[in-house]
Amino acid sequence: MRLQYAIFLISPLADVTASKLPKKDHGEALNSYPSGGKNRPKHRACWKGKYDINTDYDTNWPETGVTRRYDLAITNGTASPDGVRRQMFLINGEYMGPTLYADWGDHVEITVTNNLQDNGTGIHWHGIRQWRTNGEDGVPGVTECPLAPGHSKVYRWQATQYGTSWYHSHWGVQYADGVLGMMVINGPSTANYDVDLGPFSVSDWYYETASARSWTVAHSFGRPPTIADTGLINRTMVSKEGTGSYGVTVIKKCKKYKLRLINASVDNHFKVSLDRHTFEVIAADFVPVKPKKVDWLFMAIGQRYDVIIRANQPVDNYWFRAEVQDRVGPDCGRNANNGNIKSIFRYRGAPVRDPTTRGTPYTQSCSDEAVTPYRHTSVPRKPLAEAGQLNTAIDLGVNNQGQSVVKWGINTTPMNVGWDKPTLQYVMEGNDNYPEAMNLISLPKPDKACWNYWIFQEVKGTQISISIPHPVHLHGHDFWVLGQGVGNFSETGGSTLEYHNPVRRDTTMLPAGGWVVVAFKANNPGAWLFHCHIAWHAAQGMAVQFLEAESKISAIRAPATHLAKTCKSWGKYYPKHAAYLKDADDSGI
Ligand SMILES: *[C@@H]1O[C@H](CO)[C@@H](O)[C@H](O)[C@H]1NC(C)=O
Ligand SMILES: *[C@@H]1O[C@H](CO)[C@@H](O)[C@H](O)[C@H]1NC(C)=O
Ligand SMILES: *[C@@H]1O[C@H](CO)[C@@H](O)[C@H](O)[C@H]1NC(C)=O
Ligand SMILES: *[C@@H]1O[C@H](CO)[C@@H](O)[C@H](O)[C@H]1NC(C)=O
Ligand SMILES: *[C@@H]1O[C@H](CO)[C@@H](O)[C@H](O)[C@H]1NC(C)=O
Ligand SMILES: [Cu+2]
Repeated sequence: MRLQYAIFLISPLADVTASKLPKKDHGEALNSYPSGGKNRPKHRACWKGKYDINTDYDTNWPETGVTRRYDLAITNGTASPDGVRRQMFLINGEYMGPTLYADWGDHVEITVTNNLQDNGTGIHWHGIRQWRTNGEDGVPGVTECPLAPGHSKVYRWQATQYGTSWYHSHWGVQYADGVLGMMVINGPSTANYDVDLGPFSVSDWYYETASARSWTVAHSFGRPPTIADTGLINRTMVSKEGTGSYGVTVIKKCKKYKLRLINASVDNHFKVSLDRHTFEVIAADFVPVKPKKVDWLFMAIGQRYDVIIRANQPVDNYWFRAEVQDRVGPDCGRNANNGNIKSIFRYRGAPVRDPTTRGTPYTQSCSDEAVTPYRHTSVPRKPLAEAGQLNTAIDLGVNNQGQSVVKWGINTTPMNVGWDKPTLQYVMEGNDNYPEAMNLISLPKPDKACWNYWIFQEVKGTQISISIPHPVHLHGHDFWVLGQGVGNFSETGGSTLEYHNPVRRDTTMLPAGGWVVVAFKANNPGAWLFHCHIAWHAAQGMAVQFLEAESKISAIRAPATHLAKTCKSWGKYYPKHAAYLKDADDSGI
């Protein structure tokens, strides 16, 4: 392999050939689809060597020997994605950090520097399996101490799966103020396309900072005032006042495009569509699915869909729309600019003007798109008496100033982690005196295959009675979604579960006042968060952590060295030199 490579480089065609090959030089970002291997417009199921769309990526992935290096420096500044300037955090000087690109099997090494004056931070790589690298998961209070101002941390992990995702701060609600970016792991696809358009984020947008808003949400009783001001598509929008601009994506008639949709919202669930075009869904989260055509696609917070768009309409301009599902009820998110969160798809040769197309009619809903994994897997059928139960409810707690605060507990306890002593620190010390508020669940000695089953149920609180749908996300694994429904699972759900090739992903919807049953293999040593991805709910405690294969944690890649360094610098900064302290009511994650 290596020899062949060298021969290319000394041939007269060296320049041409070399520029077509994926860049191997360490440290350089790969900015476009690689053309190496057999992966070509008409052969997208192929990858390289013996790897393709049928490969079981749970056990098998390429070892490319390539390391992609990135630097992310977080600063405090202002930006105006829709022309309205606001205080926010930036990465490398921009709203949304650089997109991280890697090929399936590459190693990724990211140096994160905290250049904020007054906040810690910690970056989580959403959906990355972190196979035997739990210490790189980036959750302050669980896998690390926060990164103190002025300090850096190098995160190292391997891309064992492929597809589209995002990275974001897991330190309080900080991501909602701009500490996020996108990730593309190139790999095979379940349908062919000509051009990869890259990641396309959709998110809600607020003019107030998230730390301020989170406080309001926690201290308002009854339905929280979480109306987003507007939304952003691919980081831009026209505001209600007419400032800013719509994003424009230029496409060419007769070509097939792959678009990587990412929902990076804080509180809004959207449905998206492109007027007069269908989306062919080919991946959900990091899981390739059987191609499925839809006009409108529902995206919960944290979810990703790769879709194919055929440019088969007359040369013209078309609206891409993202609509918040606010007629389903008030709790699928609300947005003051709903109906006007749009972006332009322009065929090459079309006049430069706004589209005049109308949206395809649809029915609002707030539940996952039904998709089928491409690669069949089955979950062993187990008596559900063996399943764990996680009951979540909104309720009122009292803080240490005697004020009432809104809480989302699980089995009545809202999570609250200590930043200065993450779970992994306890593990290293052999100390299993975990405070109750860490919501730690040691997984019982697993059977050989390590399957375990969880019933996540939303129940009524004792003092507030509201049901809200929640996008729930598991770190370090995909889970299999065996079923979802409304009402009480033990009365309505049992007989309806799917064990044969159920949906597999890392984020799913827990319906309002309902349940979701998930199964996963607890075979990845570490402490893994399972939480609601609505930033406010996570801050109000809606999370547990699974401590998995505890006895094997110290053997995985040196979390101890990491911890010693970051916890020492954090200890020096906090609380002595910190201008702000953690709100005692905030979960910390
Ligand atoms: C960001 O800057 C503002 C205004 O200067 C300041 O009040 C705030 O504390 C800073 N935030 C952080 C996290 O450094
Ligand atoms: C998203 O916006 C960036 C510029 O910020 C642009 O380079 C990219 O092509 C856009 N993506 C799509 C799919 O239009
Ligand atoms: C993103 O997820 C949030 C929360 O689940 C949801 O309210 C919003 O509509 C989603 N956005 C998109 C574009 O799907
Ligand atoms: C659900 O039903 C079971 C069995 O009837 C009952 O024991 C349980 O308390 C119910 N749970 C809720 C949240 O209503
Ligand atoms: C983070 O910084 C913001 C100001 O930008 C401040 O309001 C908040 O209290 C800080 N949080 C902590 C825990 O330091
Ligand atoms: Cu929630």
